Amino acid sequence: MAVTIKSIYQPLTNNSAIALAQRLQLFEEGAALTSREIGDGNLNLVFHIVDEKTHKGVIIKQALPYAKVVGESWPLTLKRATIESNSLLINGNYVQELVPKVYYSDEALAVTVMEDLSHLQISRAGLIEGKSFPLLPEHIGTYLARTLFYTSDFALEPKKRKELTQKFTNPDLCKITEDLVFTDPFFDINTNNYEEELQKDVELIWEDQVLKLEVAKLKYKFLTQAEALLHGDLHTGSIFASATQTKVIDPEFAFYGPIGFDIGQFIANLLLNAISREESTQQPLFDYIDRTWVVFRSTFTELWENDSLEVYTQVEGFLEHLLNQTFEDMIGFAGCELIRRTIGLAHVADLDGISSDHKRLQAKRHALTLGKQLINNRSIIKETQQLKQYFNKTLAY
Ligand code: SR1
Ligand code: MG
Repeated sequence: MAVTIKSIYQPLTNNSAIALAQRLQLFEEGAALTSREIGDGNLNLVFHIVDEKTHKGVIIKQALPYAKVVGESWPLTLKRATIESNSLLINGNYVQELVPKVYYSDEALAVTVMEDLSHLQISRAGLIEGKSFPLLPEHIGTYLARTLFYTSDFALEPKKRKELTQKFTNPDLCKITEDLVFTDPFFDINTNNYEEELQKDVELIWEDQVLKLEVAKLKYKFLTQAEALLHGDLHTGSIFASATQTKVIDPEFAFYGPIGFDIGQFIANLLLNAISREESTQQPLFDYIDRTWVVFRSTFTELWENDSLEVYTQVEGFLEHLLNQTFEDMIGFAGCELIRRTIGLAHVADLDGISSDHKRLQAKRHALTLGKQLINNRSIIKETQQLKQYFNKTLAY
């Protein structure tokens, strides 16, 4: 039976989240349901509703009209919930096994009801514990190649691609990235957040005109290059994983942008985890980065050869040109992510969780120097294997 729900926006509570699950008939009638708010991100409420008898669960995610990480003084559009559910639905066509199933979405309530993934772990948390996720690079390389290829002009009729670009115009969330990733960390702006011991290191960044010119070019690409439908916030906290399964969540920042951005954010977050580790346990992270790029490149190439609508994809050299440009952008975007996660507003537990002050500051200086090197040298870095050399060269003592 189809369920119609008339809604006006108000933040859910555990009780109203249960009532919504009941009205949607997601559980058997009379089932004893419990709800827990488990949102640990910067922006949204997340309710985990469970049937006590069968242990079957669902997730109800609701956007708040402000950024939770800052408070009500930072208003934020509720439209991001619709962007998120639309992105999950579209990507479900290309990588069904790598995204959560959407059961219901409600624009007015800013709610997405989706598959319970509590049998998996957020990959950032697992990597911090030293767990390995052997299929993560395979899965993320595939996710990136398929979602980016199938939403690009290489696979869509031009009219359809433009309709999608319109549908995923996401100015408020893009502005967060424009500010927090590309602008604020490079200027003396009050959203920045860093230990006072890093003041000199931070000032060196603010004064570095060569670096700022390169970041300006990367920001301009982010602002203008509508190549494919991006996830827009693909850090390791946006990925649930286990030894065998991977699910990419949270695409509320989705928009049409440069293909290298998602890949760059993902590899930067692997580098941040490597920075937080002792040398003896770092290698798996470099292997993940190499493998992600190899899988992305080979899958994208296969789709280009077999599934392309654009006549110029048959021209010798075009694919190589695109992959080289994407690689260069990926390295540059990764550099920006390393810097912003160290001194910008939104940090990562990989670095902030290092309990020794000395080691934490050392790790943060390492992230800043590596970030600068990647941005400045992105056109001469040609292989992911070179990242390890840059990583070792930029160790802070
Ligand atoms: C105010 S939002 C801060 C950060 O959280 C999100 O996950 C994005 O990474 C954003 O930059
Ligand atoms: Mg998020």
